Amino acid sequence: MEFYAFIHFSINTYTDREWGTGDEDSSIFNPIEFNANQWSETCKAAGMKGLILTCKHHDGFCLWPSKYTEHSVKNSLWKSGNGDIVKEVSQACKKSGIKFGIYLSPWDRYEKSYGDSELYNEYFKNQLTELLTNYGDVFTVWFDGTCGEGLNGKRQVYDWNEYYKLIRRLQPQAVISVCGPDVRWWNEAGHCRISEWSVVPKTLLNLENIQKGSQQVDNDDFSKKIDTCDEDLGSREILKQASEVIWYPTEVNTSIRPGWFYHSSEDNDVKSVDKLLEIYYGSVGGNANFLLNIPPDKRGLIHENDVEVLKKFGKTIELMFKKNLCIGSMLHASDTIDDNHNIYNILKENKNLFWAPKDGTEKVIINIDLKQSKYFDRIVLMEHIKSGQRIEKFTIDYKKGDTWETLYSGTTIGYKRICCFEKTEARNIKITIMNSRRYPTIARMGIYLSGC
Ligand code: FUL
Repeated sequence: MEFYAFIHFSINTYTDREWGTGDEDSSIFNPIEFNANQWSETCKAAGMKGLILTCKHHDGFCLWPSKYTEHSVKNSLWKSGNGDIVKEVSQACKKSGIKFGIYLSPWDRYEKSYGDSELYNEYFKNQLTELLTNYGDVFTVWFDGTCGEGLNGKRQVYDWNEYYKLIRRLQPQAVISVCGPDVRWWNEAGHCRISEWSVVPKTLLNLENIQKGSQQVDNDDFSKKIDTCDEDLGSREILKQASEVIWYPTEVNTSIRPGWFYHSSEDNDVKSVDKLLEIYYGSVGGNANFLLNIPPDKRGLIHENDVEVLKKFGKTIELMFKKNLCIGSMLHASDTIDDNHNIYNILKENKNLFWAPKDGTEKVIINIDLKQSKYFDRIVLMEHIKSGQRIEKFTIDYKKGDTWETLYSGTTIGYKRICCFEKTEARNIKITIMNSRRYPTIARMGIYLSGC
């Protein structure tokens, strides 16, 4: 999915808070200019492939008229209680051709049964069922690990396995993120690892630890926190100590503004196109997904300042990867297993076609002859991840006169690596894969000049 939106919109939008208490009056929710198409079209223009809506945040207020609670849009002023934000957003996504996903906070500060584990688990499953059956296809269910009640608060034992079973049954294509087995979470600061492995020790899928590592207090420290001891999750050294490994790719999430919800005081704190590009290269270009939060304002619209940045960002990315300069070039690989996996596969759109050397060949050199000198500053490489993630170390060189000069040295590639460097002019390029697990694969290569 590469790049998709988080939309934090709820009662907090009207109280100027990040975490609601559950005591808010439902009636204050009133987005008089609400326009779901403006949301989905803005996401689309930014180059996003989906949108995840906070259908219920920690305060328990529901953006759809749930049968199971009174704390929802049905008791708000908006459309005299006859509206359904989830419905309008899911339909707008469909219209814009992007996917729709849901965030449903397990922690609920309004619902009386919260803490009475069995009763609340039923309540939660009922709400999940409503969301997973009434709004079309859902691409992800995003479960937050946050619980800030502290020692004196209510302790709820979540029945994760039952939630997962329900999701698998009702929306088998949906991935379960964060407090779930499919998409791994790390930090909220937009920080990306240099070497991101999708294959990690199974012990990382420990829900208790995920919850402990999630936000516990309502302040803005957490969104800036990065735990540097988590930098290496998948090197050979780490995997040697693991008794079991799993495919657990990661997501980098952050907000376009300091907060997750809209605050007018942050109108001038919208991240710049350059800052977003930096996170994009590190995440989408570093074997991770990029989940960027955009908080609609009290009107129910994405604010003009955010729209402007998102549109510019989308245009920049579109232009950057418009023309693949290596189409039509001559390629040579120092080793190839068979003709079905020949090196020209890396120029083809079909991601199921890939190049691979003979089993056991860890080190390989790929030569690219562009047939004429060209300017470029980005090289994109993609592994055939259905065969797993294998490449551990590589370099890119270009020929300057009679000598090879190194342009870029990298570690992992995985789903995608975007290699960025100064604008360079060359006809001959050489990719040297130095270490890989068993043998490397490459499904796709692109050479680009940004801004063209
Ligand atoms: C955190 C929550 O507590 C924040 O309010 C926000 O929803 C963020 C995405 O996750 O854990």
